[in-house]
Amino acid sequence: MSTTPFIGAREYFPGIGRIAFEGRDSDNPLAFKVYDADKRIGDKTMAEHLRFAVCYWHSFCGAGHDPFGPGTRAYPWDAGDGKPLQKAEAKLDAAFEFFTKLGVPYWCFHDIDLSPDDDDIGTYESNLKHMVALAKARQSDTGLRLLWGTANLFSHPRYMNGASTNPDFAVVARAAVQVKAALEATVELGGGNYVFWGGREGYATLHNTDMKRELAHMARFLTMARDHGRSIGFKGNFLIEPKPMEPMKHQYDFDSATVAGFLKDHGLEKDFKLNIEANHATLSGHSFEHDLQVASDHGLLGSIDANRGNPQNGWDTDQFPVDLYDTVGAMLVVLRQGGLAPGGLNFDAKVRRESTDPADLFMAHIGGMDAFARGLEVAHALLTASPWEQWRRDRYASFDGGDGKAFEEGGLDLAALRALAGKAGEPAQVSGRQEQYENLLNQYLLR
Ligand code: XLS
Ligand code: NI
Ligand code: NI
Repeated sequence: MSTTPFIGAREYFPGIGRIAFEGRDSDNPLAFKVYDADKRIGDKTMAEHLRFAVCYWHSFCGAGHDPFGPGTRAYPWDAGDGKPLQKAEAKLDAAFEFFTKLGVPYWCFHDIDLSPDDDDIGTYESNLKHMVALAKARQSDTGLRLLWGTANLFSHPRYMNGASTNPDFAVVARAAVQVKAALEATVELGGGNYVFWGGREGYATLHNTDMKRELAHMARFLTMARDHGRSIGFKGNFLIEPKPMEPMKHQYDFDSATVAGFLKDHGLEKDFKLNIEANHATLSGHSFEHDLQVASDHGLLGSIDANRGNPQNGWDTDQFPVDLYDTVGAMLVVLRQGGLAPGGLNFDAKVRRESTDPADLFMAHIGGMDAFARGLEVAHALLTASPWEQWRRDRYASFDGGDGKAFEEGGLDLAALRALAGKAGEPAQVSGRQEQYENLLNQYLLR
């Protein structure tokens, strides 16, 4: 990757250079303490395991607005009275300067983060084509790659009742404009994945909603997107990003289990996988680790939106991940399934509204990258150098041979089980030893 400090016409993050690894003894807020891209962990480098991506929307579009007030950050790329396309070009320069200085290998975007939206379809399409050509040049200048692209089918008022699940066919068709264009943009930029987060695919009240019909429409629409993607040479994964609520009261892609069932119902499980976001998992009443594990067990864990919620708040706060228990838990799932590629860890996270310096954006990502790098180190050590896996295997040892094995293989019926229980008498108690695992995890975290 190039070490050019900035690549556009001007520097947007002056005074900040390429972020270096300085190790745990450094107090420099603008340095990595754990993430050392080329350090080998097992058979891969940290960079290859973690596949970090920066998201365009929170980092270069969202200026800190909330329902009670406007943005608090004045972005230089948005300043002045330039035309929307000029501002989009400036934003692209700022974004690639940031990616390069931070040293991440990947980025992600929605169509209308990257390029100006327009109600006129031709203008929308030509804006996106223009920006994609520029982004492609930036990618080749810097070595950055696209983790995934997506279409924003939730901000424009036309999507207030949903996109592919909208009760009005005209809106469903209009949504296809964006998905087709965003998919083509993703292919043009060599993206490894294409994401569907079902923004307003859900309902506000069942009183006016034919849920069954809406879900059938969603499946039809996703099938058409799959077919179009494959026809234009897209070889990567389509990803569904589950979320249980917000903005809708109920969202159809509720959690991993719901989406796995939906994909299998509609024959989409070969082309689609899941993009699991930490804060969405916790909103659905699960832990981050739980939804990752469910996805992985279905063979459907494709990628991760790395962030965290706030235990006191019931909404998507999209904070940067800093909790080491979360990152160890996530990396245990990822390592056990042999990695995330072609997916990665995308920071779908935003700095707080009160964090108004450009340096805050760097520190936020540095913290998230260090937290996942440490999660990787600890999870790898637990899996390869500690008794953790053996303990877990031993817990199921009664199924490794004899009658237990015959049960697993379907060689027994219910009457046979009854007879075996009659011979064996009351089973001895076996401790679950949760505390033993918790202590081991802490011991490795502290090493
Ligand atoms: C919103 C989602 C969104 C998706 C991309 O809650 O996380 O940012 O990742 O549309
Ligand atoms: Ni989210
Ligand atoms: Ni997300």
